[in-house]
Amino acid sequence: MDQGSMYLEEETSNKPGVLSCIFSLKEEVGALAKALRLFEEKGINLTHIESRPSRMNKEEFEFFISVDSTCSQVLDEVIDGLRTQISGHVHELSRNKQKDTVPWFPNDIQDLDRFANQILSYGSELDADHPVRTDSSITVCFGQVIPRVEYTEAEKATWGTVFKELKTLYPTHACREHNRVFPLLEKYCGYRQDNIPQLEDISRFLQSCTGFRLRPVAGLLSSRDFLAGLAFRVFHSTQYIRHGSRPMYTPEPDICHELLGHVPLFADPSFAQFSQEIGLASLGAPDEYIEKLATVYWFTVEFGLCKQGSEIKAYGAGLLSSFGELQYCLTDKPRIMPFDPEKTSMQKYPITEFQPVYFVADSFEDAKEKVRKFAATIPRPFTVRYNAYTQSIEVLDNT
Ligand code: HBI
Ligand code: NLE
Ligand code: FE
Repeated sequence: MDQGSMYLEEETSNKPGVLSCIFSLKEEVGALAKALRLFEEKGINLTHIESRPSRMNKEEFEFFISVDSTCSQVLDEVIDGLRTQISGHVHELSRNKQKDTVPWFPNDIQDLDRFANQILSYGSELDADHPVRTDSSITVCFGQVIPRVEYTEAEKATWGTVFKELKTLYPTHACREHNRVFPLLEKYCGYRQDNIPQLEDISRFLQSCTGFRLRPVAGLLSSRDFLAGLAFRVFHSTQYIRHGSRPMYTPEPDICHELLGHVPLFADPSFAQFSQEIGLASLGAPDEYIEKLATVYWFTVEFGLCKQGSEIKAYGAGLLSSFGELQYCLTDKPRIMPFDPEKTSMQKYPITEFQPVYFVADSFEDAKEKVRKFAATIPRPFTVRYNAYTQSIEVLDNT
């Protein structure tokens, strides 16, 4: 099975949106199963497969397969796998790799189901001294009720510590929108020191405020997938909790981060719109721009500061969920710069320690206008608009 080769081509005679590929394997027991496992591991659904003896090499079999083109990105990884794990000699005859090909993006809110289980292994990028949790929870599809989680006593204790410490800081450190919503979450969603609230209850509450909804995910999504969710006012939320040994800071999102950091602001109309705006800007954007938008997201939704009267307050969820960093961010230790997407999107940042640099927005409205202007500089041959009635993206062709 070490002498396979493969050819990949965008099927022109076939329906648009179908990728087809031919790979050949040396005749050997289990060779095809091994190759197919690579597709399975990436969650690629084969829509067609047929085999024939190779015309070029009598000892080989050729397999012709089709997948739909929504798998284009992960298909690259499978091709790498087929090459490195199965064959040393690979021919790629032709492949639609034109620079101006628009990456796939979800058009309808139900399309989000396609990537809900494509979780990145984030742990590898983190310091070994940060305990990392993963979750094997089953995928919840669009429209389904989010299953309730029974947390252990130890988990509840961790939540209790985080909740109590943060609550003492919010009045002085959090932006006014966060402080306005927090009591509502206590009233309607079970936010208490001795109770970890449930995603389903919060999702319903948010839908009544701004139409935002939560979707559980077992870990980190790619930036592209995660940002695409925001375009539909869908926030992908983890459900597990940080390790009890480090309550004041974790580099990874966990239920404390999602519920205490993100949720309150998604109930604010202006902030909800700002978040959706970043999501819409990401749809079909080239990879370099996804990276820039992820950075803009990092310095606003995650670690943003904003002016309020004569003071500066925190609105970033990574700050509002870490009682270590929430205190630190308003001291004179970090550097503070005005929010400007052009510059902000280029800023490097660490992901496992307190931020050395923060950006201050004048207001959510101002930040939204700036992101909108920035989005207009993203090279895309179309503009997008969200239709809330049909929960789908309207694509307006510019060409
Ligand atoms: N995935 N589940 C999940 N939660 C996040 O907060 C998250 C993510 N993927 C990427 C991400 N955040 C951001 O850091 C940006 O890359 C968009
Ligand atoms: N550092 C944050 C916390 O401890 O809650 C989480 C940040 C996730 C990006
Ligand atoms: Fe976050």
